[in-house]
Amino acid sequence: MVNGESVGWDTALDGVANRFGDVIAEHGPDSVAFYVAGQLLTEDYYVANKLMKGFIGSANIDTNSRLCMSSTVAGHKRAFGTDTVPGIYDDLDEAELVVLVGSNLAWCHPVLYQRVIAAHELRGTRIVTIDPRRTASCAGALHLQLKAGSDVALFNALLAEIDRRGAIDTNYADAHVEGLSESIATAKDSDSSLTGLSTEQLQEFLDLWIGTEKVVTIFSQGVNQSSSGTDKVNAILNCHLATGRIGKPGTGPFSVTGQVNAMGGREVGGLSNMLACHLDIENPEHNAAVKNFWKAPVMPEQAGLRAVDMFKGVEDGRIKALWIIHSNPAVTLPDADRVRDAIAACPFVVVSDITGNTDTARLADVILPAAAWAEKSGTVTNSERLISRQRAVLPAPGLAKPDWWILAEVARRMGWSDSFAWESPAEIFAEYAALSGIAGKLGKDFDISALAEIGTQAYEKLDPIRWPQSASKQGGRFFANGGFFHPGGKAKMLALTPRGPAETPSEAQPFRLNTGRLRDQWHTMTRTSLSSRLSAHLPEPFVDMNPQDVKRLGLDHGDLVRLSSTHGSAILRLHQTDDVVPGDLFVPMHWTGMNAPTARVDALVAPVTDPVSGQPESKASTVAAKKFAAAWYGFAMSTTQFIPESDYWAQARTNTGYRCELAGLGTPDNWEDYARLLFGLPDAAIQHMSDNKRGRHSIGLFDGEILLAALYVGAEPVVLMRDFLVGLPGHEAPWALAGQARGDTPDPGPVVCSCYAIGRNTVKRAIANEALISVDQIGRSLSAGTNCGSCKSELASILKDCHEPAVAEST
Ligand SMILES: Nc1nc2c(c(=O)[nH]1)N[C@H]1C(S)=C(S)[C@@H](COP(=O)(O)OP(=O)(O)OC[C@H]3O[C@@H](n4cnc5c(=O)[nH]c(N)nc54)[C@H](O)[C@@H]3O)O[C@H]1N2
Ligand SMILES: Nc1nc2c(c(=O)[nH]1)N[C@H]1C(S)=C(S)[C@@H](COP(=O)(O)OP(=O)(O)OC[C@H]3O[C@@H](n4cnc5c(=O)[nH]c(N)nc54)[C@H](O)[C@@H]3O)O[C@H]1N2
Ligand SMILES: [Mo]
Repeated sequence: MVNGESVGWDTALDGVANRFGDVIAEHGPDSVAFYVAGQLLTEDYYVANKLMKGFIGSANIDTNSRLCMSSTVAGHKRAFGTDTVPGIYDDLDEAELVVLVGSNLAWCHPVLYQRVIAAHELRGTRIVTIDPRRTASCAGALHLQLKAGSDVALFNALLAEIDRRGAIDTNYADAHVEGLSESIATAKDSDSSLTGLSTEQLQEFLDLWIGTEKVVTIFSQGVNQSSSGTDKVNAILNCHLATGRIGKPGTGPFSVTGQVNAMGGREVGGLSNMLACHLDIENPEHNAAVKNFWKAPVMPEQAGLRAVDMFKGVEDGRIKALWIIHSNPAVTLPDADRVRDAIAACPFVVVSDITGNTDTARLADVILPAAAWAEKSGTVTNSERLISRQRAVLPAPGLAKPDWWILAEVARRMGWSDSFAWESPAEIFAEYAALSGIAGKLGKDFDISALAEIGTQAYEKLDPIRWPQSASKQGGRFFANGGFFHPGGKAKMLALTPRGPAETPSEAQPFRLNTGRLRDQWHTMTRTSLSSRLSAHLPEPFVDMNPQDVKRLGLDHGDLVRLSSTHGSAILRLHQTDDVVPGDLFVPMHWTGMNAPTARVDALVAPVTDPVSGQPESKASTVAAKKFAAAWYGFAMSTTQFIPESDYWAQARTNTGYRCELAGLGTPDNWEDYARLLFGLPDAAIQHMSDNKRGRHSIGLFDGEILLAALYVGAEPVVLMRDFLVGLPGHEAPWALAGQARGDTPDPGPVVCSCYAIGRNTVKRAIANEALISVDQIGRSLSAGTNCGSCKSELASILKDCHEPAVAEST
């Protein structure tokens, strides 16, 4: 699509190549930029990186991994001299203690989490969860509910105690580590009360960690997405280096990556400060080696713009042509309204996506149809350095093409045919593997040169294989016997002084805003929201708030709340829960302009970044909260999609069509007219029940007895059996306006187990009727929790509530 018109590939590709060429000719290579993603396949990534760095001659290519893994990359490089995860997943089976730091593994890495839980059940592996919020990953774990951002203080306390108790592995440290005594001295000066933990809790953790040789510390976004993210990473690495608990079976620091190929992107040089194969752009020897290998006409000698700065460059006009591939930055970057406006104002924007229905694609001049993961072929690397083939299992629909192909076609049309002449991902992979051999010779660990001669057939059949794969080393763990990648071969421990989040709560913005993921949605929902089953788990955006704050602000569970910061605002459904402590809020990151335009949480988030990694602090902005005083609230459902124009709306798929929560500041004059317009059904037969005194209206639109759509409104949030009602559109339901379930079809309640579509009420009824007392028994009775297992902790909490009714019910 060029300017909203469908054109063929030739026209579109020529258009992109010409426009980029013109801008570069007029304003130089640094006037253009690519923003890519950790969900691209390695081959896609390699081509994008080669085109920008080697041929356009700018380092202005950055990736959403900047928002995701860059603090880990920076922390690894500071400590190890390379961005390398030392351990492998087998370590989780062998560990006796697994510590989750800022990781909701149960929801975000459910398969890996089941492995940890299996070890817990089988071998009694202890679990500690370090998170300011109670999450599904706290089940069966010691939960340290530390103050947001205080991880460095916690791990400094651990390091100081390791030293005090003589638990330093002096042999290891003497031989392989620098900076030990300085780090310990600083750790001893560090104030552990910053964590807000009680002395007993802290002591329990220190005893466990120090007393258990086989410990794996898993960390994720609660660590990375912080203005002190890199320090948090190094604070964790310090403790493992000091005790020599690294690279030996069952031990080690373990960064778990989020996106399927976040790791591959790090290897292939997706970040603006890297070249391919762990080579550094600013190292003249590395730079020259890559330039020579690529036969590149020009190579940038300095790092390019990092994500947040890249979009500042778009805003202030330094970037005049932007190509966004496989990401939705108008939703997921901090200060998202501003990013959205900057993209809209950029003279030339190309978006490659699998759908044109995204907040970002809507702003593009050119939308290129990309083949999705199941339709394309290549490789990805996971958190444990395992390279896996991904094989197309479906034909690409319509004109969709793999990302590598689109990029290579543009490169050829910009005049670099010979350098981008591959016919298949196998050829790209072989070139990449050959380049890694040069990296290996330059002393880098990312060396897969043993695969450089791989032919198409072997590539097609390639089994998962762990790097490195060189003449001298195949797979395995790193660093058990030192061998670090700093000159001299030693690791570096760092002296770290704790810093809190950049923003401090104030009278104007008293709340700390934590954000993150839900079990059944993926990022900006362009894929997961298409599934009615996944959408049934938590169909509406919300904010978690502690009951004390709810009371203090005079709010009620189920109200709408407006959060605001100096950057923007969001309207969200209030969830009262003591999962968060007073003063903290939690909002999921997923909703967008496509399904809940006033609930884009990154509109609130300050564009503050870690000074070392450039990663944004996505989990610790400050905001104000107050009631969104709507004049009316509504619930709507229909067999077809509809786009409301109300002040608040949030839409989700159902089995029968769509459901939508609504609210407005001004009340329409005529609800029947409103409903007809809302659903686009000017001629349908209408049933209308009203209670004018309470401002309640129930309106059904029918085709004969068949319910097409229904709207329920009231002056207060409307109470209905929603999960039952959403099954009615498209069916004979003349009694739908009652808003209640009928005896023969009980209300299943919101979905808990998505695999088997089992609702909360169904689980509760089974617990009561069959006197179930364990999650396993629930599984045997209903199958719930027996497939992916990611709902097991929710089942456990329902079980607990049934046996000892909860204080503050939160759904
Ligand atoms: N279902 C689902 N799974 C996913 C994804 C998805 O969108 N949906 N996305 C994938 C991606 S790309 C990623 S990066 C991973 C992310 O996986 P995770 O990092 O596990 O997910 P998050 O929910 O972002 O954040 C984890 C936790 O950090 C906590 N936290 C916040 N501030 C702090 C702090 O200061 N200290 C500590 N210790 N903890 C803190 C939050 O309360 C939250 O529970 O998930 C991957 N898996
Ligand atoms: N407040 C807050 N913000 C966050 C986070 C947070 O925890 N809190 N987390 C951050 C993190 S860790 C991450 S990883 C980012 C994720 O942020 P994004 O990368 O912006 O989110 P996605 O929804 O994964 O975007 C992927 C896009 O690629 C498209 N797509 C899917 N398959 C293909 C394909 O094969 N080819 C192409 N070309 N396109 C495809 C999808 O339709 C979608 O539009 O968000 C970050 N932002
Ligand atoms: Mo991520």
